[in-house]
Amino acid sequence: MKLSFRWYGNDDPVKIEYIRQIPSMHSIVTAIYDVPVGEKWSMDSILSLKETVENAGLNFDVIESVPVHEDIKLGLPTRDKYIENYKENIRNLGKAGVKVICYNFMPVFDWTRTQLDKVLDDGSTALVYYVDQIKDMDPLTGELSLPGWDSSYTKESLKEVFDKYSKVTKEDLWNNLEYFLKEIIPVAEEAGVKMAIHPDDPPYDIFGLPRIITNEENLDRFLKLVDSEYNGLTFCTGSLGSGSFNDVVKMIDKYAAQGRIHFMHVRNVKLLEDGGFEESAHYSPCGSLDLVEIMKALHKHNYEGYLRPDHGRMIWGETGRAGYGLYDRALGAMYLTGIWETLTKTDKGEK
Ligand code: DNO
Repeated sequence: MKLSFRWYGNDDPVKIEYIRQIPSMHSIVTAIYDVPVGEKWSMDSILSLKETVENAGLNFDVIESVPVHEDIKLGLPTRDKYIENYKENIRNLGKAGVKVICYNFMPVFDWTRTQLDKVLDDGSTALVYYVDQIKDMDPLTGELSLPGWDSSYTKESLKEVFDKYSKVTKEDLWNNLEYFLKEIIPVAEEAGVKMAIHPDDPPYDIFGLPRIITNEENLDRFLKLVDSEYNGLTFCTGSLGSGSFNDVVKMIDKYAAQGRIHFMHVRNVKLLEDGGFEESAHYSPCGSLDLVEIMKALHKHNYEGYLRPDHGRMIWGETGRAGYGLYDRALGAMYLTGIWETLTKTDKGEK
């Protein structure tokens, strides 16, 4: 596995030089953030980002994300223009040496939490999703600030996009995804870039919007839409694992055996009885997922793709982007690296 770390560019409070200091770090996961969704990224901006990453001694191999324009998800006639732009981005990123592109197909909202700074027993803060909080949230009326969500929506434009989705069924969303994949995967094959869809987080409908990349049956269906190695997965343990119906270890075993996982997001969640969850430290006993078993399932299939420690808590007084501080993610990186090293040595019969 190739250890990687998400970095939000020069505006990120986490310095890229510090990321390099995490032992065994291989690559930076980043994106161009100042281009509106659906537009082309210039080759110059891609190459300058690559230079920044390489000057820091790290590889520029993974982009997270090239976002998918809402018109593509909605299947509007205007989608073709945005799909052409998307193809151009894949080609240019391929030219710059990028190996994997992560993206998602969630309507309107990306990952969703109800609180970003829940104080845990040990004084750290974490991202949480509480059922009693989500019940009271209405994106169309109340004040809402969600992480990962395009805050450029005004109340009116949000209402408009919700209206458009009111006519879109889950089957429509599947058809729109298939249309998109049939267009872009041949381009990705030619460009040598593996596409890796990120699952929906949480893995069920929210605010009445349909979500389809949610469970094993649907991941099977997704992979068959275009049966190519270039149509693969970002397997996010925390997103899929926040649905108690998902057996993430079994799923990793299956999809890693098929060679369809290109990128791993590894983190832990503590599932609550009412269906909500809290993001916990990576260390298995802190949450509901067994990260040792997760790493074993990858190791068993000699996983050679990218892996990043996903969200961390805020610890040691760090402030900054919720979920994306340096300290707890670095602890996660070393924990996962330690498990991997142990598995490798055990395999070789070393003591
Ligand atoms: C959350 C991330 C997601 C992810 C996108 C991929 O922290 O894992 O925002 O980047 O869903 O498109």
